[in-house]
Amino acid sequence: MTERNQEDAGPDEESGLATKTRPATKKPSLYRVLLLNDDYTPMEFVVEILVRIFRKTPEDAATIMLHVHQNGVGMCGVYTYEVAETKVAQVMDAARRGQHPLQCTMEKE
Ligand code: TYC
Repeated sequence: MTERNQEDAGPDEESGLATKTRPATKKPSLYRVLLLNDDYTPMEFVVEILVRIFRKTPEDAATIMLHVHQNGVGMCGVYTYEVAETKVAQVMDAARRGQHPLQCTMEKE
């Protein structure tokens, strides 16, 4: 048997070298993606965005859209930086293609 038993002392213990047990990974920062209200983007377009880009159910999408409509801003989701950045770009691209003034931003949680 050449496999090393899990209970065996490894090189660090044998040499008395101090090691940190902290995991080598760090939790990534998270970002809220926000939709902003405006007077012109059709409600149905906003619902479609929330379903297609943010994977909401049509019911949740309608609730979020109405919240943004009534409060001026609302949250679409919380993501790591690159995912949030991609979703903002997808919303802004869809709005531009549809010629709607819809705005989408991200902020650190
Ligand atoms: N206020 C828009 C309207 O009355 C609807 C709307 C909702 C627009 C949410 C943008 O992020 C938005 N047609």
